[in-house]
Amino acid sequence: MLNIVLFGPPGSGKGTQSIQLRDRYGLIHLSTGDILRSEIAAGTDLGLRAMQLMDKGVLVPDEVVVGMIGSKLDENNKAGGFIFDGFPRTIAQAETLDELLEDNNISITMVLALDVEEEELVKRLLHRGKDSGRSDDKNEMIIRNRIKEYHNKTTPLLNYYQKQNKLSNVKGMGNIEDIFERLCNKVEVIVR
Ligand code: B4P
Repeated sequence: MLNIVLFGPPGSGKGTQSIQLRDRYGLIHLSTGDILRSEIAAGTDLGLRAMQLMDKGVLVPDEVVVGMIGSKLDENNKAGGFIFDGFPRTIAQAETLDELLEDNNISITMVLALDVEEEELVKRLLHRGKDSGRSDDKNEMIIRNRIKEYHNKTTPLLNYYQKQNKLSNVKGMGNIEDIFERLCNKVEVIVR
């Protein structure tokens, strides 16, 4: 079973590349950002609380996203593999994910980390903000805050997965097809 964590700062191409990896390897795509946005669209209590935090560019509480991922894993208990996009984002989330997977006798196969320069991240997100309707993509200060949150709370995960010998860095600059090919080359080493 192939279980991939796609890792990287906001705007690094996680969402973009996850969809392609999902299609190539027949995986279930789990994006906590997408799940939160669907809660917002449905006007649920959880969505309304999450929206206030997402609009400031800060992470939503661990227990909220962990609960959402737990339900999705239960719903997809016959899946052939998963791609986790934007999750985990803190050490606590990573530890809980390991436990949740262990309960199902599975584990993370590999973590692919996209490396992109900060100014390119800001440029991509502001560009998306022009027509995505995402309020967190419209304001440069909020975007920079998301990147700051990433450096403070999410980058410690690189060490966490390095210690487990699961981390691969991939250059995330350039065109989408070339980056996809670089990611697939890493996956092929494992699935071959
Ligand atoms: P996410 O939805 O995960 O959003 P993101 O980090 O901005 O990345 P995304 O996947 O959307 O963008 P992508 O890089 O594909 O999170 C949003 C918010 O939700 C967070 O700030 C947080 O508040 C909350 N949240 C989510 N998960 C959480 C968790 N686990 N814990 C706590 N809080 C959580 O693409 C960006 C743009 O770049 C796109 O327009 C794309 O077309 C473009 N692009 C991609 N690749 C490109 C390339 N190679 N060249 C040019 N453009 C490219």
